[in-house]
Amino acid sequence: MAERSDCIFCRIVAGEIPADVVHEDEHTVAFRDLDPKAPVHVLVIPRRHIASISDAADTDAAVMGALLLAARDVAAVEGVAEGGYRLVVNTGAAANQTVHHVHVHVMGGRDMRWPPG
Ligand code: DGP
Repeated sequence: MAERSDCIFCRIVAGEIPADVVHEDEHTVAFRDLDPKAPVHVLVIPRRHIASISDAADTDAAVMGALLLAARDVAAVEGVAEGGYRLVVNTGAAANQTVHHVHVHVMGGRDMRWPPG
């Protein structure tokens, strides 16, 4: 799906809304969460609008893989790779997905409990 003017993350990709960008590549952009829940809390998103994991097509395999590899790189640059970090992809209403543009939360810098709330 093309960029959507009603999608806040598409507008960040387009540079229409400021964000603290920490990583960019061909497929992804990563920026600090506006409301961090951990000392390191970065969101990795695809440049192209995909509403959720459930909306990803088989042909999106490259971009979905790029999201995980970008998350790996963000964790390393942010200094949490060695100690450990958590990747979260909230998907749908029951998981409290509030922004309907796929995003991987990269969270670290504190102990993570299991199970999550
Ligand atoms: P989720 O519940 O998984 O859909 O999380 C959405 C996250 O997006 C939430 O942690 C707050 C963050 N967020 C929402 N709007 C903005 C924004 O405009 N800028 C930034 N940097 N983060 C945002």
